[in-house]
Amino acid sequence: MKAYWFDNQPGDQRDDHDSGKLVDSDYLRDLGILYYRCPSIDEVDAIAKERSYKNRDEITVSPEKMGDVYEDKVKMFFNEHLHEDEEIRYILDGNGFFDVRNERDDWVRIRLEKDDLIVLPAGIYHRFTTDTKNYIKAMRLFKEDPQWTPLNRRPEVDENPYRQSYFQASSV
Ligand code: KMT
Ligand code: NI
Repeated sequence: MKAYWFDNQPGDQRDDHDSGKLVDSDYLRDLGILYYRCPSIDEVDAIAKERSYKNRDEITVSPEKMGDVYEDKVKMFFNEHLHEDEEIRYILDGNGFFDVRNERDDWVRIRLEKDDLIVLPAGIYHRFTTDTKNYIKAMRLFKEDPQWTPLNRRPEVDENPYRQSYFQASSV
Protein backbone atom coordinates (compact mmCIF):
# COMPACT_ATOMS: atom_id res chain seq x y z
CA MET A 1 0.00 0.00 0.00
CA LYS A 2 1.12 3.49 -0.74
CA ALA A 3 -1.01 6.61 -0.18
CA TYR A 4 -0.29 10.01 -1.67
CA TRP A 5 -1.98 13.17 -2.88
CA PHE A 6 -3.33 12.82 -6.42
CA ASP A 7 -1.58 15.21 -8.79
CA ASN A 8 -4.74 16.41 -10.60
CA GLN A 9 -2.88 16.33 -13.91
CA PRO A 10 -4.66 15.36 -17.11
CA GLY A 11 -3.89 11.93 -18.54
CA ASP A 12 -5.09 8.37 -18.26
CA GLN A 13 -6.80 7.55 -14.95
CA ARG A 14 -4.57 4.44 -14.77
CA ASP A 15 -1.32 6.42 -14.64
CA ASP A 16 0.19 6.86 -11.16
CA HIS A 17 -0.79 10.53 -10.82
CA ASP A 18 1.69 10.75 -7.96
CA SER A 19 2.24 14.31 -6.74
CA GLY A 20 5.25 13.11 -4.72
CA LYS A 21 3.55 14.06 -1.46
CA LEU A 22 2.86 11.07 0.77
CA VAL A 23 -0.18 10.64 2.99
CA ASP A 24 0.52 8.89 6.29
CA SER A 25 -1.55 6.23 8.01
CA ASP A 26 -2.72 8.63 10.74
CA TYR A 27 -4.34 10.79 8.09
CA LEU A 28 -6.01 7.76 6.50
CA ARG A 29 -7.34 6.83 9.93
CA ASP A 30 -8.72 10.36 10.35
CA LEU A 31 -10.59 9.87 7.08
CA GLY A 32 -12.06 6.70 8.58
CA ILE A 33 -10.09 4.34 6.36
CA LEU A 34 -8.72 1.12 7.82
CA TYR A 35 -5.82 -0.69 6.25
CA TYR A 36 -4.51 -4.18 7.04
CA ARG A 37 -1.76 -6.29 5.57
CA CYS A 38 -3.10 -9.84 5.31
CA PRO A 39 -0.46 -12.33 4.18
CA SER A 40 -2.92 -15.19 4.60
CA ILE A 41 -6.67 -15.67 4.45
CA ASP A 42 -6.70 -16.25 8.23
CA GLU A 43 -6.28 -12.52 8.89
CA VAL A 44 -9.08 -11.76 6.43
CA ASP A 45 -11.36 -14.28 8.13
CA ALA A 46 -10.65 -12.68 11.52
CA ILE A 47 -11.54 -9.19 10.24
CA ALA A 48 -14.67 -10.51 8.53
CA LYS A 49 -15.77 -12.25 11.72
CA GLU A 50 -15.15 -9.22 13.91
CA ARG A 51 -17.12 -6.95 11.56
CA SER A 52 -19.92 -9.50 10.95
CA TYR A 53 -19.20 -10.03 7.27
CA LYS A 54 -20.78 -13.26 6.14
CA ASN A 55 -20.33 -13.31 2.37
CA ARG A 56 -17.59 -12.74 -0.16
CA ASP A 57 -16.89 -13.09 -3.83
CA GLU A 58 -13.96 -12.59 -6.17
CA ILE A 59 -13.70 -10.28 -9.13
CA THR A 60 -11.01 -10.06 -11.78
CA VAL A 61 -10.85 -6.77 -13.59
CA SER A 62 -8.86 -7.27 -16.78
CA PRO A 63 -9.42 -7.27 -20.54
CA GLU A 64 -8.81 -11.04 -20.55
CA LYS A 65 -11.66 -11.67 -18.10
CA MET A 66 -14.02 -8.94 -19.17
CA GLY A 67 -13.40 -8.71 -22.90
CA ASP A 68 -15.03 -5.83 -24.75
CA VAL A 69 -16.70 -4.35 -21.68
CA TYR A 70 -13.41 -3.87 -19.81
CA GLU A 71 -12.87 -0.23 -20.80
CA ASP A 72 -16.47 0.65 -19.93
CA LYS A 73 -16.23 -1.09 -16.56
CA VAL A 74 -13.02 0.72 -15.71
CA LYS A 75 -14.65 4.05 -16.56
CA MET A 76 -17.69 3.13 -14.47
CA PHE A 77 -15.60 2.23 -11.41
CA PHE A 78 -13.96 5.67 -11.76
CA ASN A 79 -17.21 7.61 -11.34
CA GLU A 80 -17.12 9.32 -7.97
CA HIS A 81 -19.67 7.72 -5.64
CA LEU A 82 -20.44 6.65 -2.08
CA HIS A 83 -22.17 3.67 -0.47
CA GLU A 84 -24.47 3.37 2.51
CA ASP A 85 -22.30 0.54 3.82
CA GLU A 86 -18.56 -0.06 4.17
CA GLU A 87 -16.60 -1.22 1.16
CA ILE A 88 -14.04 -3.93 1.98
CA ARG A 89 -11.61 -5.12 -0.64
CA TYR A 90 -8.80 -7.66 -0.25
CA ILE A 91 -6.32 -7.75 -3.10
CA LEU A 92 -5.46 -11.25 -4.28
CA ASP A 93 -3.27 -10.31 -7.24
CA GLY A 94 -2.35 -7.34 -9.42
CA ASN A 95 -2.73 -3.67 -8.49
CA GLY A 96 -5.28 -0.92 -8.38
CA PHE A 97 -5.98 2.55 -7.02
CA PHE A 98 -8.74 3.72 -4.72
CA ASP A 99 -9.07 7.51 -4.73
CA VAL A 100 -10.83 9.02 -1.71
CA ARG A 101 -11.89 12.59 -1.06
CA ASN A 102 -11.06 14.59 2.02
CA GLU A 103 -13.35 17.32 3.33
CA ARG A 104 -11.77 19.89 1.01
CA ASP A 105 -12.45 17.62 -1.97
CA ASP A 106 -8.75 16.87 -2.50
CA TRP A 107 -8.08 13.35 -3.74
CA VAL A 108 -5.89 10.92 -1.83
CA ARG A 109 -4.74 8.08 -4.07
CA ILE A 110 -4.24 4.70 -2.39
CA ARG A 111 -2.27 2.16 -4.36
CA LEU A 112 -3.07 -1.41 -3.37
CA GLU A 113 -1.18 -4.62 -4.03
CA LYS A 114 -1.49 -8.31 -3.21
CA ASP A 115 -2.31 -9.00 0.48
CA ASP A 116 -3.60 -5.47 1.11
CA LEU A 117 -7.05 -5.16 2.69
CA ILE A 118 -8.85 -1.84 2.86
CA VAL A 119 -12.06 -0.77 4.57
CA LEU A 120 -13.67 2.39 3.18
CA PRO A 121 -16.27 3.81 5.56
CA ALA A 122 -19.90 4.29 4.54
CA GLY A 123 -20.48 7.76 3.14
CA ILE A 124 -16.97 8.54 1.87
CA TYR A 125 -16.77 9.70 -1.74
CA HIS A 126 -14.38 7.50 -3.72
CA ARG A 127 -13.57 5.93 -7.08
CA PHE A 128 -11.51 2.98 -8.30
CA THR A 129 -9.24 2.24 -11.23
CA THR A 130 -6.83 -0.42 -12.39
CA ASP A 131 -3.28 0.75 -13.19
CA THR A 132 -1.49 0.62 -16.54
CA LYS A 133 -0.99 -3.14 -16.17
CA ASN A 134 -4.77 -3.52 -16.46
CA TYR A 135 -5.08 -6.39 -14.02
CA ILE A 136 -6.42 -6.80 -10.52
CA LYS A 137 -8.02 -9.73 -8.74
CA ALA A 138 -9.83 -8.81 -5.53
CA MET A 139 -12.08 -10.34 -2.92
CA ARG A 140 -15.19 -8.29 -2.08
CA LEU A 141 -16.58 -8.87 1.38
CA PHE A 142 -20.15 -8.11 2.28
CA LYS A 143 -22.70 -8.52 4.98
CA GLU A 144 -25.88 -10.48 4.38
CA ASP A 145 -27.72 -7.58 2.83
CA PRO A 146 -25.18 -5.38 1.09
CA GLN A 147 -26.04 -1.70 0.54
CA TRP A 148 -23.64 -1.63 -2.34
CA THR A 149 -25.46 0.48 -4.83
CA PRO A 150 -23.07 3.24 -5.88
CA LEU A 151 -24.62 6.65 -5.35
CA ASN A 152 -22.95 8.95 -7.83
CA ARG A 153 -22.07 12.40 -6.58
CA ARG A 154 -24.81 15.03 -6.89
CA PRO A 155 -26.36 17.57 -4.50
CA GLU A 156 -29.00 15.13 -3.11
CA VAL A 157 -26.31 12.58 -2.30
CA ASP A 158 -24.37 15.22 -0.34
CA GLU A 159 -27.40 15.29 1.98
CA ASN A 160 -27.57 11.50 2.33
CA PRO A 161 -27.74 10.54 6.05
CA TYR A 162 -24.82 8.12 5.67
CA ARG A 163 -22.78 10.96 4.18
CA GLN A 164 -23.77 13.23 7.06
CA SER A 165 -22.83 10.61 9.68
CA TYR A 166 -19.48 10.05 7.95
CA PHE A 167 -18.79 13.77 8.11
CA GLN A 168 -19.55 13.86 11.81
CA ALA A 169 -17.40 10.79 12.53
CA SER A 170 -14.30 11.71 10.51
CA SER A 171 -12.01 14.11 12.27
CA VAL A 172 -10.49 16.09 9.39
C1 KMT B 1 -15.20 -1.14 -6.74
O1 KMT B 1 -15.66 -1.08 -5.62
O2 KMT B 1 -15.02 -0.16 -7.45
C2 KMT B 1 -14.83 -2.44 -7.24
O3 KMT B 1 -15.39 -3.39 -6.79
C3 KMT B 1 -13.80 -2.51 -8.26
C4 KMT B 1 -13.15 -3.81 -8.32
S1 KMT B 1 -12.54 -4.41 -6.80
C5 KMT B 1 -10.93 -3.82 -6.63
NI1 NI C 1 -17.47 1.99 -4.28
